[in-house]
Amino acid sequence: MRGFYIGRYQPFHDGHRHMVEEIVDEVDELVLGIGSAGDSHTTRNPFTAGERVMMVTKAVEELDATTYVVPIEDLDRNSVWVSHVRSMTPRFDVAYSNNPLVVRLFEEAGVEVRGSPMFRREVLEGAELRERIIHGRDWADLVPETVADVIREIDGAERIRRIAETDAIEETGE
Ligand code: NMN
Repeated sequence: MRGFYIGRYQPFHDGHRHMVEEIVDEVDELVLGIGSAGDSHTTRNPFTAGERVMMVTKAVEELDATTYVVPIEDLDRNSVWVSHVRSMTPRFDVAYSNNPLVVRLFEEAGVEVRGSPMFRREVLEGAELRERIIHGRDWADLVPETVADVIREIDGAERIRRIAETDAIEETGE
């Protein structure tokens, strides 16, 4: 049995990791979709698909399941998104998501969907992590060690801070 789990993973954090651990108890193989693969260098999506491939690959490599990491670009047409996903991924039997739109699109396409209660949702949100990085607060203990290493390797914290400065300038019109 093969599962599919898509997220933006901006960045991949301990909540994602926990969800993946639960999923691999149920499946033999797992396809991890890197969503919004074409987006990078924005406050909401600071990391490129390639950088996220590194984060996710390293964060799941010691798990007891075969994993495939596949970048998937957004499509301006939700009604055919599931076909788009299928066209890019190994065949899968069940999709895992807590995202209401993703759940709905898979259900309408006749794909079994399973969710999981969000793990420490209040802290483990990408938005919260990005805020912590911008304001110089602790963030590294909320992501797998390997992910923190990737963020350091690509000087990711500095990138997020710089992008946030650009956003602030655009908002005030300076
Ligand atoms: O659950 P999150 O982390 O939000 O990830 C879902 C991913 O799936 C996002 O990258 C989102 O953009 C993507 N998605 C894309 C479409 C589309 O391109 N029409 C539809 C549903 C979800």
